[in-house]
Amino acid sequence: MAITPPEARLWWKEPVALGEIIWIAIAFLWGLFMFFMMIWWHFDGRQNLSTEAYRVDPATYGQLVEDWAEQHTVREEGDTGFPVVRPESGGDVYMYGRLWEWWPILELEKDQTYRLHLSSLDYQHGFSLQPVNINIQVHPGYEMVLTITPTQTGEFGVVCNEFCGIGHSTMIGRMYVVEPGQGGA
Ligand SMILES: [Cu+2]
Repeated sequence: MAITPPEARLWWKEPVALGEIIWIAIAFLWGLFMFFMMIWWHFDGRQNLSTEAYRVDPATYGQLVEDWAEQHTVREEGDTGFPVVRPESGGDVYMYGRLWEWWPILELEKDQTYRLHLSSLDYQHGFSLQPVNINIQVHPGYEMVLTITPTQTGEFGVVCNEFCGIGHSTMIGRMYVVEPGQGGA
């Protein structure tokens, strides 16, 4: 509210300046362009994340991941008690998020294509693979399936980028990518 009333009663009835019209037009056209690029990138982007998802009961998913991990564990990570799990090359890979861990640690082979299954056992978490910056929302009740092909070897971190409580900042997982035939026990 102004301290003094404006001089003209219809104070907003001013012609729009040319500069403003041009900026609105540029912003509008850019918005339209990016809207269509979103669709384009879905088919031609270098980081096409999954549209593949299934309903799953969190407890069932947790059991499935633990059974699978037990069959494919190759070693323990230091003295942390975390299993390092190595799937068949080119096979299905499972990981879950929960308060406050990504479980288990995965070991994949370079240039093999895997189907990575992700879900949460409790709340919403954010899977963020670092430093390559691949991000996906992880919800309880939904199993997301990503088709991935690691192209570089090394150690990758999985951080949670969806605030999930007091231990959120400690929710860090790990993924190894090794040359075919290497790694293991
Ligand atoms: Cu989290």
